[in-house]
Amino acid sequence: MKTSRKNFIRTSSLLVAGAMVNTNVLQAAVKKVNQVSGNEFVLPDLEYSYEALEPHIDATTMRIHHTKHHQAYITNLNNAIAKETSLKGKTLEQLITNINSLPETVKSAIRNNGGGHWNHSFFWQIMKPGSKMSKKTETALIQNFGSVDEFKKQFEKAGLTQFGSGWAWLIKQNNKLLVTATPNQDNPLMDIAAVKGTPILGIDVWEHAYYLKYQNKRNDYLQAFWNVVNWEKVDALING
Ligand code: MN3
Repeated sequence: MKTSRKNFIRTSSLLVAGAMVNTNVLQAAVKKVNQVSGNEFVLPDLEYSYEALEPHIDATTMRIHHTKHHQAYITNLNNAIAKETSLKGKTLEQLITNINSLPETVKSAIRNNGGGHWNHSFFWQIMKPGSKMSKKTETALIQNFGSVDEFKKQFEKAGLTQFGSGWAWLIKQNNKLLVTATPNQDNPLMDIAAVKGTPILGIDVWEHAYYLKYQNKRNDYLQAFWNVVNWEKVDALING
């Protein structure tokens, strides 16, 4: 282990869609997302083993998804930032909430790979084995969707009908909860997102997230996901 290069966490304040996001809560949910070594973003560790989400998400998928796919987004993000000295030292949130203001030379690279880094960092932390939905979260879902089942139905539908690659989200927008989806590695924090808000829960519906175990059965993967949601984190984000 190198001792000469010390990791540290970049801090930032975060403005989204004109409304202040509770930065502390969101950053707690995606802690390590701004972890850097020197000037480069680094792959955050998982807080559980690759086997921990079995049988719902298999260890091989987790290992490849984390060490290959997520790492590739980080490598490509670092390469893009290295080309634009004006972007050095910016937090990931500063980069992805201001896509429209980025230099044209790196705009799509940062949209795709900065989004990929943020989304996967969030995804690992919004999953956990053996977590239970709190009464508070249940109440909030009933208030916003009529029932927990209706929320799940909308979330599954968003994941299932997202054409090609992308993400389905539960977000908080002006104190209301709603379900949305984004293509590719976009997310609701981005200035370019059609529907903006604070991510509360998200699922990766790229084929690489489920194909080894579920093949073309994206719906089976969406159903299985409910067994591995980190409801404590969801609760902290809803009530944050
Ligand atoms: Mn992925």
